[in-house]
Amino acid sequence: MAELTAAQIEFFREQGYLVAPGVIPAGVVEALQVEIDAAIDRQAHVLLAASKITALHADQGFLHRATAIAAECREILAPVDGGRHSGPAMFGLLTCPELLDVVGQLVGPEIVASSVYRIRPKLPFRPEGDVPWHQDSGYFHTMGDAHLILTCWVPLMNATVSAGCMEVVPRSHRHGVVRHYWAEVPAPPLTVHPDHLPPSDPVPVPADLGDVVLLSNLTCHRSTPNTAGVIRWAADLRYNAPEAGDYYPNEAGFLARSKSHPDQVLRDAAAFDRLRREHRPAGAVDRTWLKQAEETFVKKP
Ligand SMILES: O=C(O)CCC(=O)C(=O)O
Repeated sequence: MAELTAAQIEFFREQGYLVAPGVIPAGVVEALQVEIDAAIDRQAHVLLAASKITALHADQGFLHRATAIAAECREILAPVDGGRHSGPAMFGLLTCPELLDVVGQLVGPEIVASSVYRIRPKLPFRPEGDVPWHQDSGYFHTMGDAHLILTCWVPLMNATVSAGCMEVVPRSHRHGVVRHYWAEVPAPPLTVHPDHLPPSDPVPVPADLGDVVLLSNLTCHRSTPNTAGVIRWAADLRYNAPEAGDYYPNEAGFLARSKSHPDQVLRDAAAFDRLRREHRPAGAVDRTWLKQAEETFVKKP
């Protein structure tokens, strides 16, 4: 069983982040890589038929194929980018027992797999993936603020500094939700203005295959440019206790582990896929800065 040590748990609570090595079994990540490869292959045929690309690059693998095709047409990433992908291997990662063991140590025995999970392909030398400084709670309904919503950032390749790994501000989770602004960037635009970041030097958090970067919903973090020459693939998953409520009703989450209601745990990949596809937004996020018109824009945070 994958378990955090008491020292690791203390580090997470003190610093607001932790790189937990070797949590995810290789087969779980490989299955998702294969599933992403298949989605890229299907999309490549669609784009070729529409004359949006001139070559399928079918001889290239996980890192190189999407990179090569995206040089002609970035729509190659559309089927997998963000929270749209809900295949069996995505469900396999979200419900990976070794990961849930670690999550349970921080979140407790009742574990909701958050509606907010994302696959993040970050193309080299493209700004769309360079997510500026933010707290995840900056995007969520205030009902979640008092709860731990644990981000598990899972590299789908060895995520080095040059590939554009994550960067965190240690101890920034102790300041509550700080004000976010809208930045004029092509990446998701909500940001903590750099002048208002809690005081502490940022730390890059490279992570290898199998590792998980754990963050609290209040930890200020960003994603740095990919200068490695090939795409950087990662998935970010979130988990919380049911008490955190439906803080992101735009998408569907599910009960991933439960001691008190084991009968309500979602165990079926096909049901997960249906849940994601059929979900309709069930309310609005009440965060004031999500009302874009009322907020200040900052250039280049
Ligand atoms: O993977 C990335 O590049 C950004 C991820 C991120 O900002 C997040 O998980 O909140």
